[in-house]
Amino acid sequence: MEVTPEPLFFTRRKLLKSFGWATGAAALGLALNDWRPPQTTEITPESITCGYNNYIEFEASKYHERVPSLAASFQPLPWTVEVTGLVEKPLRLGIEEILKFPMEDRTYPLRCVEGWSLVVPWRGFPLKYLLDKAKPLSKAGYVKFISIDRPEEMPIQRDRGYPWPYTEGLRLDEAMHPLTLLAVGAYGKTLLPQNGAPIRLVVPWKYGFKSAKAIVRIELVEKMFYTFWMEMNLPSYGFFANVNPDVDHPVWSQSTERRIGEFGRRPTLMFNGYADQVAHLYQGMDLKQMY
Ligand SMILES: Nc1nc2c(c(=O)[nH]1)N[C@H]1C(S)=C(S)[C@@H](COP(=O)(O)O)O[C@H]1N2
Ligand SMILES: [Mo]
Repeated sequence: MEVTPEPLFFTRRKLLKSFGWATGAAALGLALNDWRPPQTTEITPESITCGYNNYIEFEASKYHERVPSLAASFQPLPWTVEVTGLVEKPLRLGIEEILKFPMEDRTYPLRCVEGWSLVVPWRGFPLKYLLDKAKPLSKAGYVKFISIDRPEEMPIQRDRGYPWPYTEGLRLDEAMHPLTLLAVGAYGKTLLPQNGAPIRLVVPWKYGFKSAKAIVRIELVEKMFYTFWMEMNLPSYGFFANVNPDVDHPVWSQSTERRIGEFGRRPTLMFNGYADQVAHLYQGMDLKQMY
């Protein structure tokens, strides 16, 4: 496996000094351009990661290459993220405050349930850092991530037949796992709209749809709930959605994947390569029953 062993992800911490959002090359000088992603990993070229996306608010078919242009005029500023629900200290933070959090560089493989994958150098902070500030109450068992609802800028959201806004979720222990990241940047730049600007989740051992983009609210709740994809009633999108080469999608096998930019296919790894770090979270659960 060519992905950097986990400890290396934690080595470089820097503070984002200034704040602003870049959607064009001209503005990119502001925050992150001195940063280089880890050299030990075969990172997917930036042009691919930023040119081949899944983002149903903008594009409902599988025309992945169309997403960047459809998302280009999306406005990531101003932006507020709320942490609500079963917490001792509800939070309401402007993105400029969030950008002052201590940041880490993490290079993670992203495995889409459709059978393709990328390796992306993210910049962000562990979700745990934010949840600890909000102090989850002992009743809290699950975390809900709610993406923005802005039909003026997101063409598919004008079709109100979908269960908008995009909602995803994790069990609280999954959310508190050190690998679970809130990303604000990638490739040394602030996130582009197509990748979930200004802030998105990244859960590297789960299928890509768990990693919600453009998050405005994080709500702690007691019980498991229906996510956007579960509401869509698609049997291929479960709540756990851990990457598992032994559990097939109803229509295709999940045993291999196409790493975008490579020829041929490569084997899909259990928990997307993070079994050592996360298998304990599912002890006693039947992984074959978890899609
Ligand atoms: N809000 C929102 N988040 C989303 C999606 C989406 O449609 N809407 N798609 C998901 C899916 S299916 C994948 S594979 C990843 C893709 O992330 P990327 O485009 O940055 O590679 O985003 C996930 N996050
Ligand atoms: Mo996906």
